[in-house]
Amino acid sequence: MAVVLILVILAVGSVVFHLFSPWWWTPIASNWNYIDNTIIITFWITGFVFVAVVLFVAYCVFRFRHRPGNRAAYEPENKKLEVWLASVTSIGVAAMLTPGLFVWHQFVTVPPGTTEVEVVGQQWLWSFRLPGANAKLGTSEIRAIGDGNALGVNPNDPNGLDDLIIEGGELHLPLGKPVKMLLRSVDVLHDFYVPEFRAKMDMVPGMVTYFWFTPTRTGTFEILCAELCGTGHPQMRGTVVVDEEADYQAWLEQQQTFTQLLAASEDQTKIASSTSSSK
Ligand SMILES: [Cu+2]
Repeated sequence: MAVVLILVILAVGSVVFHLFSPWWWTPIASNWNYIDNTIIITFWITGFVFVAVVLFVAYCVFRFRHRPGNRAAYEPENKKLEVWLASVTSIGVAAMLTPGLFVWHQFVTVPPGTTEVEVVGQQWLWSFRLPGANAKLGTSEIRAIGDGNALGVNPNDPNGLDDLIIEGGELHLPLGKPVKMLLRSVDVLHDFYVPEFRAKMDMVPGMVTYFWFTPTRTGTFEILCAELCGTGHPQMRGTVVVDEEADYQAWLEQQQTFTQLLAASEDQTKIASSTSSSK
């Protein structure tokens, strides 16, 4: 009888805990409420199955408890039951997977007029590149990584010279404008994740992965790395600030272009070599 009671408390308690849980999603800040809907569908289906199975076990423990003289019936196969269980399971699994396929399609189908923003992950910081005056990002190349060019922007591509480079700093995005996030890594696997945007994607060395989203409210949001990437992984944090257009433009004007960064690092090498030769 105690076992029956524990099972019933487990089923009811899980539902009550879910309804009154203090841990819930951060308030959403992007257009991806589809992602929340798919999770809610999964909660309903798995929750229903969990409660049904636990209560069924409780019922069986009670109904078929030991009584002197009772013998179990031997019934290794039951066609009807097998067909029934297999169909219900298939419908349940399909209902959980199908919405995900639609969401995924939208997640990687970038609408026209979307601005590109590059995110570069490295052990253990986040850097960003925004298109400059020509509204086009230049190409990048791992071999180009060096002094003054931590992101490996291709110096021979004229499109890249006016790109704005934010090394290990804060990324700002304008409110209500769709952005395509191009994700790169220069060393190991990382994963760009901002919980409020309901969007994340792995960053794979040698590949450019992407997704798009539209920020739907202003605020400061934390970037987490969602792929174990070494000892500094928990400290790999960054910041995205979603601004009103005027604030965004003001921030944009303060950023350095790739050309400026290259010139600054050349100056530094000159200073370094002149001081070392004067010794
Ligand atoms: Cu990482």
